[in-house]
Amino acid sequence: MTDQTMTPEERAASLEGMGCRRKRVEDVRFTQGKGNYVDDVKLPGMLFGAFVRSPYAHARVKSIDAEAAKALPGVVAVLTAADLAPLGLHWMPTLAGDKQMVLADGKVLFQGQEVAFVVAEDRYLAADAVELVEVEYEELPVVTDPFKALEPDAPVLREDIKDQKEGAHGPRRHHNHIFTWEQGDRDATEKVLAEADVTVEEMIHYHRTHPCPLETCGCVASMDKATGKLTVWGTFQAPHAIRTVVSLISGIAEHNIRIISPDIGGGFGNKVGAYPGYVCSVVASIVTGRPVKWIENRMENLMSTAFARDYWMKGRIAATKDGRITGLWCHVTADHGGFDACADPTKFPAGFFNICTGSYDIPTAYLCVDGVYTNKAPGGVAYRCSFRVTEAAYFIERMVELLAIELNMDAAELRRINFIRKEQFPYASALGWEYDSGDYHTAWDKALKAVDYEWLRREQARRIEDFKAGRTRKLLGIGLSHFTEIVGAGPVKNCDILGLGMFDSCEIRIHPTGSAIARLGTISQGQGHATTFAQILASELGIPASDITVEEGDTDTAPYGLGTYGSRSTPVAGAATAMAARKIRAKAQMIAAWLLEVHDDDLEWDVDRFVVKGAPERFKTMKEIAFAAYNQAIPGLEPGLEAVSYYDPPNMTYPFGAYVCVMEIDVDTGEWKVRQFYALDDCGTRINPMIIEGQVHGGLTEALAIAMGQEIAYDEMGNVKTGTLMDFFIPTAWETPNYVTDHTVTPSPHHPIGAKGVGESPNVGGVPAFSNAVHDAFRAFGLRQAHMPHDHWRIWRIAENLGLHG
Ligand code: PCD
Repeated sequence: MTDQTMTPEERAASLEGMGCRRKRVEDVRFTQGKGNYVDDVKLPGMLFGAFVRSPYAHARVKSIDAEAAKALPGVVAVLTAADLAPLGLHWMPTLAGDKQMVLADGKVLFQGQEVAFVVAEDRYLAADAVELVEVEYEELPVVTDPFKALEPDAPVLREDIKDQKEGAHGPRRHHNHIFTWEQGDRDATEKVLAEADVTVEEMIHYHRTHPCPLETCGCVASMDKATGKLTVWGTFQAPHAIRTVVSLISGIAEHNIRIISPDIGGGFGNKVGAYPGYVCSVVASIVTGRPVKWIENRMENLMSTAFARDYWMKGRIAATKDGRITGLWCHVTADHGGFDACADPTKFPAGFFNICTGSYDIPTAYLCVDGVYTNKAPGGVAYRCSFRVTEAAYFIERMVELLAIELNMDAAELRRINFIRKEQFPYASALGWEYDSGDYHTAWDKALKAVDYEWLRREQARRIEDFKAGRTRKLLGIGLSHFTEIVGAGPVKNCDILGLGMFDSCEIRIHPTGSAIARLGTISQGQGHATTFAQILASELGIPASDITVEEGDTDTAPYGLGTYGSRSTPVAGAATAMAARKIRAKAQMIAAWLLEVHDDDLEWDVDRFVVKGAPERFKTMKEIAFAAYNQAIPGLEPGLEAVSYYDPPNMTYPFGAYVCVMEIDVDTGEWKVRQFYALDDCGTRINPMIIEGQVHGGLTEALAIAMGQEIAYDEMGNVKTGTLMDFFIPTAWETPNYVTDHTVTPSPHHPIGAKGVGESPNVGGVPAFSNAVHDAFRAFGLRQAHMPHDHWRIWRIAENLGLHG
């Protein structure tokens, strides 16, 4: 069969465009060990840098003696704050408008903080030299509890700004207070709460955790003194933003800086920010004139690069006696650690936490977030989360469960009566967002039907009877969750990072033979962009996906973009890809018209070609048009076939989903087993269903980890108690259940192809589903709220506190 005899459907299928379960093109490389990660970059004469880190969470640095380290053969330099100070690089700006020490300047504020940077001929010598650096500390009182940090006589953590009354986000009222962020209508919400039939009040804690990508953070900095050009290979989720930041803080002209994100072994938000390791490597390369590599080990990654969550969320919810929610009130105490290095768009010091009204039509709401300094690592990254959405979803999904208990109602039914209805979209939420589209009732009903919810509840009731009669020691929990995400930052008018508007970009070049290369401002860390973005182009341009190369991550070649995190690649760069393709198609139409000697308007697009209307035998394929673009002198048209689009989305996209988790819990050991997990995701138009399923599996497994054990825990001295993978829970195949995935499709009305993001959704919706399952198992015995992570010991303690151990 030639392409002339194929039907349009057959031709469309051969393109492997949108909707196709196309196999990941990246995997050919990855599964053969041919990936090229930062630690694979090896340059002639390359040195290795390693940190001396603080063993104390709060201490004055009295002296640093590096003589013995410097004397070790093979050690080239030891950098301290004193060396960086003349360059103005001993502190650096953070994404949240604060500043952070690059190397300890007089004191340290968290365990694992960077104190000195040793540069040696190789990694082993560097490690030996780290041991030889003598640092004299004077211990200071430690605060790891954000509530204690705000007491009047709490120790002063940030001496550098202790008298500063204004912070980056408004007034500061205490020496350890960072900001207060208020949204919504306080008075109206208080009134609704005071007059409500029913109210519930509870403290919901989302514990501190940490993204755990397979590859830790690192970079190779190489300053070429002959050309004046600085090249940095690194684990960067936002390479262009890093280039601009490096230029602004180093004074090196931006065109002389080239940032390359090669293959990245997972990001999960951990690789969004700028870390002292990057700054020190660049400085060390400039000082030594040789390339310098810095790669974290696992403990360093867990202890010092950006943490996630750590929110204490006090909630109050009001409803009528038949279950109609009338108001929501929330106060968050946000523990930001020693420096405010949260990775959020500038105007949002608590990210998009104000999506905390969730999937419900709540007329009145008020939110207040207080940011606090403590002696913990800085960060506050969106670990598989669009800037604090995960915390928000957990908060509202717990509050709804608590309200169901108070009303003695079924939690699924309570959700159903409060969902925003399909006809209410676009929906303006009480806390300021405009949800683009949704159909929650359809998704919810589909989910409940798929798991046979009524039957599960009957089984649960029988189980409770059996338990009470002594016939079983296992309880059954049915964990429900309906979440609404907000992804695709975006719009430049309200979202920027360090003043850089959050648009994204795609540049396409069609080659004479009809194959193509597309370059984007985003960067894949495992999501499969090279596969999926080619699919968008295949559908838009009629070029087979296999004939399209997708390239990301090199700032010398890619158009400027803000990178990949917050599930923004599909909503923003995906839109730019479609828009750039449409520019190409518009030019292709003019070329086809000239070749066919008809007017542009006499042509119509048919999968991979322009056809003369009413004369289907007269057409030009995209392949023919591409060649003509390079070999015909067409009056009024430039040769070539290229386009670029910088896309500023008009709104964010609001994916949603309905999850059900069925969990068995052993009351005597606290052990749990996920018996069933059903996940329905609606991310609008689906580009690659197979990749979406993979994303959902991965995100759910991370959610399982967080809900059931993963935690960065500190003792009262500020020691990290979970700094290795022996203590930090990473689920294996043993704990990971079989997931059943499903979907509905509610396209985004403003996205050119109707797609919404999906990568984060399973984490956002998964954590409440797992946690609610634990809570639900004990609901009949009076449990209201038990904080995560629900490890065996904590579950055992719930049973103990409820008197279930007899
Ligand atoms: N998709 C499709 N369709 C739709 C959507 C989507 O198909 N509708 C697909 C795409 O294309 C891609 C994926 O899927 O491929 C994803 O997407 P999104 O959602 O847009 O996202 P992005 O932007 O791309 O990415 C990001 C995300 C995030 S955010 C995270 S965390 C994670 C996720 O992604 N990470 C990761 N996933 C993943 N995977 C992997 N493998 N690795 C990684 O690292 Mo953040 O904020 O950063 O925290």
